[in-house]
Amino acid sequence: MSPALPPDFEWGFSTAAYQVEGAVAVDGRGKSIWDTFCHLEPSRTKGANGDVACDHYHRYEEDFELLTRYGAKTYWFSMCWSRIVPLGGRDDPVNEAGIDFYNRLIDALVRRGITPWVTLYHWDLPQALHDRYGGWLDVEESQKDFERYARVCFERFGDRVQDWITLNEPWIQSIFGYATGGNAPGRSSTNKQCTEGNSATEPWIVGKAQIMSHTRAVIAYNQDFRGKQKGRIRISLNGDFYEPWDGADDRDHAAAERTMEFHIGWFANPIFLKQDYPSCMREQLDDRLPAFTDADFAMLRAAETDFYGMNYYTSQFARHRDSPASETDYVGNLDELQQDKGGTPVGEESGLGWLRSCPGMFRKHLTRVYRLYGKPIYITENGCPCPGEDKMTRDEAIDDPFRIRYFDSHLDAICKSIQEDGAEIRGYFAWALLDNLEWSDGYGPRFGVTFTDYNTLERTPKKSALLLKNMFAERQGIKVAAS
Ligand code: PNW
Repeated sequence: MSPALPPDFEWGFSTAAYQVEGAVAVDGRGKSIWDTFCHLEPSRTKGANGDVACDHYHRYEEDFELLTRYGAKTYWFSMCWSRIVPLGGRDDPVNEAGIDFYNRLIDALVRRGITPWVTLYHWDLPQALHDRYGGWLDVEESQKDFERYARVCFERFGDRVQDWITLNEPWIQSIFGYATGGNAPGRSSTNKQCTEGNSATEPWIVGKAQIMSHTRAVIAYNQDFRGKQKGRIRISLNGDFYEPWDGADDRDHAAAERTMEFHIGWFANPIFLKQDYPSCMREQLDDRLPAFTDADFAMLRAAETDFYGMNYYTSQFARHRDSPASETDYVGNLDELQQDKGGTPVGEESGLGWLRSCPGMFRKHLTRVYRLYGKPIYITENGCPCPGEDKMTRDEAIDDPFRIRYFDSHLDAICKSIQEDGAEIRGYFAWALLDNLEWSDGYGPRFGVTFTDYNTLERTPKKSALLLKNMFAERQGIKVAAS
């Protein structure tokens, strides 16, 4: 059989600005909602904040040296909006020192022959926009400010950056930020730690703001930059695969499909299909889901997004509920479970409760997403912490057979989805290049292929980091010299 992956299959590692950069108060950077959230008392982030994080801001050369050692072709990182436009708005000044930093980063990658790919937004909204008009809660204002920020990035970096992601995981930004309140800006009416918010309405408004922001950025790119820069643009959507809890119950089959519509269709229907939200969402949420006007639809149709960016970590079982949905339900009125009716676990436990290794369902997920939305897929995040890794010493943690198996089995799933199911899959990014701030879980869970010592900031490659190159080469039919 011919190799499953083509020789030009793109792969590399990813990170996000607030999780690794640190240097939050240097060179004119404005505050983001995560700076504020991480400094709330009592702490909502296990006492952790991104003030220093991995200090990637000052240590990027060392980190890129690792990329070279690992054989990565590509590196995917996010830019911090408030480094570039500290106050965030379309009439606010651009911070040249912030531009210089990202220029240095990009040039350092290019010098090493590593292709830089950029996410414009990974959850770190400028605090000034949140204060000025409620940030993502103002659909009209936020999309105009995001477009201007995106244009600045295309203008200043687009000569060297040809691959863009507009937004990372708008579902997590909407639901964790505005329904459960577990992420910044920490708004919720169901979470006792939160003083403000409306979980029944706000997440759906924030969803629309992000859909339209993505749309405006794509239109701007296509109209004013694509011709000259010849790049590509996408969005990264999270979402687990769901199977029915009771395979013999049609209502559980429907529940599994419904929750994938609530997680993915919410964004993918308008963006890729140019349609309203999935009908199951309209039925349950009714006019709490903001409508798309004719003008919105015209914009959605004008915004051709090249690819589907998929962040995938795990899968679950869905069990229908007989009672009516509560007003604050956001998954489609069902239970999400890690065991099916017969007690079979969905997959092997990792180092985090929500994440089990489910490569077989990953394959089904890839195939389903390709069939529904019809765009070639890039896996923009995939990875895990190993069981017990948060308590390990460095020397224990760098031996990571669980992660190696996780990568290997998930790459097999990709190959099968391509070869046997006919999906188009073009690239893969392991999350993450190095252990970093895992948001509200603080510095506990370690997703990196590189161990970060948070006292000394010393980096040490884990075994998985050095093996990925061969895992790809084998599947691409590339001969590798024995090392
Ligand atoms: C992603 N969940 O978020 C993010 O894009 C990364 O920044 C993050 O570090 C990574 O996954 C690992 O968590 C998610 O609870 C956070 O299902 C939580 C979930 C999924 C994705």
